[in-house]
Amino acid sequence: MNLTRRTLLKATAITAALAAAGCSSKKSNAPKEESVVQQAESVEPEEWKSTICRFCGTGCGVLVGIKDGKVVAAKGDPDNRSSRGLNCVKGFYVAKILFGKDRLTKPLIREDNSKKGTMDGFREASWEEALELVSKKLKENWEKDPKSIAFWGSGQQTIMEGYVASKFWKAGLLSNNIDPNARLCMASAVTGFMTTFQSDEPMGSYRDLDEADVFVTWGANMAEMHPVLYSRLTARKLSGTNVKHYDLTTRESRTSETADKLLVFRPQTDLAIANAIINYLIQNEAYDKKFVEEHCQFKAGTENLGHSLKDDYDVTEPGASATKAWSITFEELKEKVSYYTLEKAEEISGVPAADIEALAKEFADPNKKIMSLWTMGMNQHTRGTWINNLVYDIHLLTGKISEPGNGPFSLTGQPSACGTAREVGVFSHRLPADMNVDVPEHRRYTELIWNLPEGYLDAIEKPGFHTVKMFREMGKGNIKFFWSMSNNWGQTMPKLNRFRGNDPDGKGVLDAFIVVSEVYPTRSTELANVVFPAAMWVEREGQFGNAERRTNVFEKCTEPPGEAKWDVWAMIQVAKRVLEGKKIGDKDAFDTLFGFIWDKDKNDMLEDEHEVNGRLWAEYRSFSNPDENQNPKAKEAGHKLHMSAKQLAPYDEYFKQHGICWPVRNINGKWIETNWRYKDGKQEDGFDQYGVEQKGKYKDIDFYKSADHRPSVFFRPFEDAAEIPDAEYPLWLCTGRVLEHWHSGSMTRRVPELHRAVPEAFCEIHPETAAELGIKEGDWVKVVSRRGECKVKATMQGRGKPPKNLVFVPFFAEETLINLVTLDAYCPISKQPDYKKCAVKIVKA
Ligand SMILES: Nc1nc2c(c(=O)[nH]1)N[C@H]1C(S)=C(S)[C@@H](COP(=O)(O)OP(=O)(O)OC[C@H]3O[C@@H](n4cnc5c(=O)[nH]c(N)nc54)[C@H](O)[C@@H]3O)O[C@H]1N2
Ligand SMILES: Nc1nc2c(c(=O)[nH]1)N[C@H]1C(S)=C(S)[C@@H](COP(=O)(O)OP(=O)(O)OC[C@H]3O[C@@H](n4cnc5c(=O)[nH]c(N)nc54)[C@H](O)[C@@H]3O)O[C@H]1N2
Ligand code: SF4
Ligand SMILES: [Mo]
Repeated sequence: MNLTRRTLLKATAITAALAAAGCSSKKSNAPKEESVVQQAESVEPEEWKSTICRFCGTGCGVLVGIKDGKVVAAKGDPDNRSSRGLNCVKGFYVAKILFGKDRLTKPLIREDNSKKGTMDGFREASWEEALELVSKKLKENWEKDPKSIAFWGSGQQTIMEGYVASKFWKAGLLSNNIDPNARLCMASAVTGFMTTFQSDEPMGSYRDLDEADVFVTWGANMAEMHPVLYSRLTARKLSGTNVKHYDLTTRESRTSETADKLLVFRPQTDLAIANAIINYLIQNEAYDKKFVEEHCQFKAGTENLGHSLKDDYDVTEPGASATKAWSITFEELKEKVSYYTLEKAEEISGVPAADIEALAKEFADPNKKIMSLWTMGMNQHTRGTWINNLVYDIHLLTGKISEPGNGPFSLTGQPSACGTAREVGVFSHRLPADMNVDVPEHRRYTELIWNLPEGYLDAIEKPGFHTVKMFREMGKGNIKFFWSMSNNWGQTMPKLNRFRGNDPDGKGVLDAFIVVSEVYPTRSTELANVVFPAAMWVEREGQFGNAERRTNVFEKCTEPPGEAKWDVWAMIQVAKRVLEGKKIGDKDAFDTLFGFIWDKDKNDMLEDEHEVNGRLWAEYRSFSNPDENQNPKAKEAGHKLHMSAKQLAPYDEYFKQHGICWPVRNINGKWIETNWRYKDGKQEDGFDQYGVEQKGKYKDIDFYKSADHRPSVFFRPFEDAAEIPDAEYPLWLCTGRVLEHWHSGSMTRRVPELHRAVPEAFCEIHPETAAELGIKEGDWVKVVSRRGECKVKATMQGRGKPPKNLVFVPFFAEETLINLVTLDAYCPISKQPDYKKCAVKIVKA
């Protein structure tokens, strides 16, 4: 069903309203109208190019207006099928991020190591000098101890940037110490998918938003974090009859304001609520028996895992046993969940049993289509994999999955969390195209595509450092060379004092040679030894993959300022120098890996960036399109691994279509996207028929990637948070975001309209709690935990309304550094840390 013009207009109005509501926040000195109107550009563009917003995982299309080679305007792209012309306030202003006055335009080399922690002590350098220095340091440390080098990537790198980083690190350096910031973001979603379905990424589509009768947000503030999708949700509520939205949250947010039913639960107890719903469905025989019989299997895993505050968690029980799982019967599942009665769940979570029952009844109704949505509430969770499993359980038990309006939908945070971090293998345990380093067949297949001798990748370090481990090792002085790209770890990592230099041992960043590829000075560049100035957003061509499996491309619209360069160029330059004289088998190492994008005559990367992207894409694409492989062995191996389940289109097709969702099938010469995976349906409606063709017999739905074609319904119990409030630290701290700012604020705070809307961080406190502590609106307070503290202004009139025992602080402000306070306990399966809960006290500053 397409949005009618009327609903579209409504949706647009709501988006604008959300943007306006956001921008007119208290104490803002921003003129209201400035924040809501489309950028009023005085210059008329000569040309419009199609691009994609570089902020959230929604992946909205943006048309960029250009005059005299300069970006002068931006507006929504109506041809992008994910956003259909809509943008939120960040999309409106996205072009302005290019123009901050302090853009980095020259490589910087640190001369004075004692000044680490400030932007003093740097001098400008030529690229040649900076590249030589970085390459020398990388090579030295790599040859001395391969475990001492690490790369930290990002879900904001383009797909090809991630691909190059992954290939360089894994095949070039045989190192697995490469991980993206997506570990902080989507890792629990990935392991949730992998444990339940054995395949990463959603089966559903944004089109579900137009069809569902019931929406459940399980820990997502969509109104501020995915505003364009939220406007589509509210449009559905306006246009449909009796469409309901249940908001499960630990703090009332903008999203709660428009919800029909609000379920505020004690942090971490979503586990108990989900179990109570499962129990209700089973006890009342209100699950879909036929679906369950035909398509599901049942599993349990280790139940008491303890928490990850200690460094040895990975190698000791129970952390190490976290991934164990075994089959159980339906009867055993029934018996295990029977503990979670509605009353028990009320006791644990604080949500009235009647409210949980009301939600359970929605799932029990076979005539209701239900879409579950979640983001960091469920992923940044020390039982993140478990809660992802439990929500899949509910959808599997009720058969509400993989069809229009019915489905569990894991929202992604960053513009290319799916596309880059997950799809090309920037994670320490992954290889390109959904493959894993520790699976021998996956290594063999990768060797075939990368022209490596058989067995070459067996030498790769396993396992590599996942993100938290990487920074814990940095804190111990064990990382000697560290390179980060498109992230700001000096501000965004939890428990920053582990490595920021103020730890008792004085190790951490001081012991490491640190390279930061950035566009602005940040809390990370101040810790660097070398800063590479990067070409940002449309200063180069790129690709992002959004939450509905859509691969979007953006054109290059303008030249980067000064000497800023494309990150791929910098990586290839370093690879060339580090691999100089090295062999893979009897062939030159660099030539084997990157010869196809290197111009031998000029001794530089090919000049034409579109050509470089295209050649990289063709190689990457051959992983998931085995038929396009020249090598018959690769073709055969690819089919055996069912690689075509992730088929991609030729590169230029993405420009023509303004984005395509994988798997992409060629039908009668047309490249057709898939909106709902696993389900048999008409291809022109966007259903997947791959699995059905594979099996040769008709099946309505076929989870062809799952073991025995059956996803697992898991038993996962409730286990409490890693740190809970006590007499000394009596409050929960929840951290997160606001509509106008992107993460560490390095880009959005340089856009005047966005900065003025929310100029500083704040600590949201319940009015009664504030009164008890003698705190008034705008007072400075200290937020103190066992790990550190920060100073921030209190507010009792914020957008969010926390319950009495919880405070909320956003992390966008570099002067506030709330991550000095947070803890780095993580889910032992996904290794994703929990930023959403720890214990603090508030004192007047
Ligand atoms: N404006 C803006 N938009 C963004 C971003 C941004 O920086 N700014 N970043 C993008 C990125 S990378 C991400 S990851 C997303 C984040 O998007 P969200 O996850 O929606 O936003 P957060 O503010 O991180 O988290 C808020 C949610 O966490 C829930 N929560 C807290 N504790 C718990 C718990 O114990 N259990 C459950 N189930 N929920 C809990 C709260 O209820 C709340 O709904 O936003 C994306 N969009
Ligand atoms: N307290 C708390 N902390 C959190 C979270 C939370 O909820 N609470 N959420 C976590 C989550 S979900 C996420 S995703 C992370 C995000 O954390 P980060 O990714 O570390 O933070 P960003 O601010 O997005 O950093 C991206 C940086 O890339 C730079 N940049 C922009 N374009 C380019 C480019 O083309 N090339 C290069 N080289 N650089 C570029 C930007 O200037 C910016 O500084 O934060 C995590 N940290
Ligand atoms: S920030 Fe997200 S919702 Fe807003 S325009 Fe960009 S992609 Fe769309
Ligand atoms: Mo994220």
